[in-house]
Amino acid sequence: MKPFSSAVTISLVPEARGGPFVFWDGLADGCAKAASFGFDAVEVFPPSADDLDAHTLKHLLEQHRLKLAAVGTGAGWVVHKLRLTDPDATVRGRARHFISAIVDLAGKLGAPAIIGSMQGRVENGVTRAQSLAWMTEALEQLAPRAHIYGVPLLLEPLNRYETNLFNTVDDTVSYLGSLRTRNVKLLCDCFHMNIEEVSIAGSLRQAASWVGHVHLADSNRRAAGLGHTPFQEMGQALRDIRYEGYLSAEVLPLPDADTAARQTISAVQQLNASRAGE
Ligand code: LER
Ligand code: MN
Repeated sequence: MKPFSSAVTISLVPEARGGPFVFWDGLADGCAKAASFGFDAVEVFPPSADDLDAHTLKHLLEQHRLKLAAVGTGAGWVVHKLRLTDPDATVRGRARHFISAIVDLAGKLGAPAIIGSMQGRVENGVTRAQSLAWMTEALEQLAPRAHIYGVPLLLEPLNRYETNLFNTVDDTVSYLGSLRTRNVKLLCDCFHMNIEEVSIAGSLRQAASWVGHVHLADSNRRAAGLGHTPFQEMGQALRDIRYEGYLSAEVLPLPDADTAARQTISAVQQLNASRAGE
């Protein structure tokens, strides 16, 4: 099996300051830093598809020999207050359109789009069944669109303080199995899993081939190794399920961005070293 690939997050969204992203000073800076620390790829969090210049990004990726691991859609919620399960049909339509444009942009660069906070919440008297029906309508449209580019769409269960729609890996996998499309994969974020799962390794084993992307973050949302998550167990589970995607650092830039980046690279190297020693 090939070694795990590493990725690091770049946020281009000032409104998300304080959020779990490593680099904040633009694409050029983020790509240069990612390459200098030895990452294989970057994961980008743009304000919208229109605000991300695909040519510039492509050029930077080539210049620094980086891949694009994924593109987040969360600014649709953070900046524009759009959600796929909003009770207002106009807002749901705009949310789908917002994500669809990111699916196109990311897809052309060979990367999947992530649906995390854009899933919304079950609230305001809307039933869970109705919220799930709206999610299904959106995913059955967006996932085939991603398929055109040969990439999946990623759905991320979030912890209970961020949503009450998809919290656990198991519930999300059951839901994905109910869809017509097979092109939605799971984004497993170790930070959310630390809160919601009985066992991170156990849940990864259960989800197996549904796992399409991993956000590598410790229990306190710092870089892997700066909290108390048992990453060796997690690494063994990912090896056992033959996971071939990225370990992407979606972490707080603490104590500073460079230290978080260096710590992540060292954690991925440790996981790869134990793999080599099998
Ligand atoms: C997005 O990947 C995520 O994990 C969310 O917690 C961001 O709010
Ligand atoms: Mn995440």
